[in-house]
Amino acid sequence: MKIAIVSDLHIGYERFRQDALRQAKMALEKAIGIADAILVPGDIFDKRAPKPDVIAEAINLFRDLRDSNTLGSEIAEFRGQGSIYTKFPIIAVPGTHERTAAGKENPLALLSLAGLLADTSESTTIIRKGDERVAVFGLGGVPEEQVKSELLRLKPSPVPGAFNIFMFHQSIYEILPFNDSFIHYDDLPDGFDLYVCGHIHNRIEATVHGKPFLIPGSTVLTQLKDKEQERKGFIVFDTESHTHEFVEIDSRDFVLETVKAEGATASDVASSIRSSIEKAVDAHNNPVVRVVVSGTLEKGSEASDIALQKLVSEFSGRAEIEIDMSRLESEGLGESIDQIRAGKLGNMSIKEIGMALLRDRLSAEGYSSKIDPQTLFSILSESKKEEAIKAVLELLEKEK
Ligand SMILES: [Mn+2]
Repeated sequence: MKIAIVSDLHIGYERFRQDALRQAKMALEKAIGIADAILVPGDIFDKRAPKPDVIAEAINLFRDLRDSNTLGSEIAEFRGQGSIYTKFPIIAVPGTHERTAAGKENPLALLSLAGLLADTSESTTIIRKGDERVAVFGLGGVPEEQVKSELLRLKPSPVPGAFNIFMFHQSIYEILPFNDSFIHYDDLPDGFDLYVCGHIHNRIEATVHGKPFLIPGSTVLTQLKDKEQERKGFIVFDTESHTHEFVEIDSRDFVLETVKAEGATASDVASSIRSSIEKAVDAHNNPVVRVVVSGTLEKGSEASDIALQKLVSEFSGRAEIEIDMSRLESEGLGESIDQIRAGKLGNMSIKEIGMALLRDRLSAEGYSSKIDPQTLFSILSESKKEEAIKAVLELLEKEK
C-alpha cells in the first residue's frame, strides 16, 4: 500500500490564513491522487478552539476529499477509544495545537465525529486493500513530560499479520536536544514497521529500532527561520518496497535576507533593505521575505528614522515582508543608556527606553538565543507575568 503522510496543516493560522488552507488542500488533493491511505500526525487546525469559519474550511475540504473517494484502501477495523464513523482512510491524531483538557472535545475529534476522518488517538485503526492490512496506532500530542508514562499505560503493540505504523506528535530529544523532558528515539515502542511523527515543521528522516522514522514537516510556513526555506510537501511511503519519497507542493517561497550596517545613515539602511527585497521579489513569485538588519547606525540616527511601513507598502501584493531591526543599534545608544541611568530621559519613549535597557542587559549576560530581543520585549511588556513566562518557555522549546 502507498501511505501518504501529510502533517501540520495549521488550518486557520492567522498570519498566512489563505496559504494554510490553499497548501493543505493542495497537499491532501495531491496525496489522494497518489496514495491508498492518508495519515495526519497532528495539527490539522492551528488552534484548539477554531472559529466556525475555520471549522467550515476544514469540513468543506475533508468532505470534498471523502466524496472524491479515490483512495485505494478502506478502514476494516477499529480497536480502542470511542468509535469512528467512516471507512474512508484518512487517519489522524490531534496535535499540540489542538490539545484540550481531558474530557473536552478537540476540533480534530469533531471531524471524526462527523465521519470525515478517523481519529485514532490511543487506538489502532486497521486498513485493508485486497489481502494487505496496515495497522496504525495513534497517540495525540501530550505534554512532553507525560509521553513516557502514557506509553507505559497504553502499551502500544503491533497487530500480527499487518504492516504496523506508530503515529504520534511530540518533540524528540535527538532532533531538539535542549530539553530533558523530550523523549528519545529508544523510548518509542519496539516492533513497529514505521514511525510517523508531526509537530516538527521541517522534514526529518531517521531510523528508530532499525525501522524508518519520518516527519514530513508542515505544509505551511510558520516560523520564518532558516530551516523553513526548504520546499513544503508530504511523504509517500510504500509498504511493499519499504521506500519513501517526498512530494513537493506549490508552497509560497520563503526568502531570508540579511542587511549589515556599519555606522550607516537611516536612508542607507532603508535603501539596502529595499534592494534586498527587490532581489527576492525578482527571483520568486510573491514570496515571504524576512530581512534581518544588524550592525550600527551613525550617531544621531535611530532605527525609528527608517520608514519601514512605507517600505513594506511599496511591495504590497508582490511580497509578504517582515523586517527584523532588533539587531540594529545606534552608535549613540550606549550614551543614551548612560543618560537614562543618570535620569535624563530625553525624548525617548518609555518603550524605546525599556527596549534599550533589555538589549543592554541581554548583551551583558551574553544572551545567545535566536529569539530576537524585540519579540522578547513585546511578550514581557504586553502579557501578564504567568502568560509571559509560558510564552517565553514555548518559544525556547521551539528553538532548535
Ligand atoms: Mn505544528
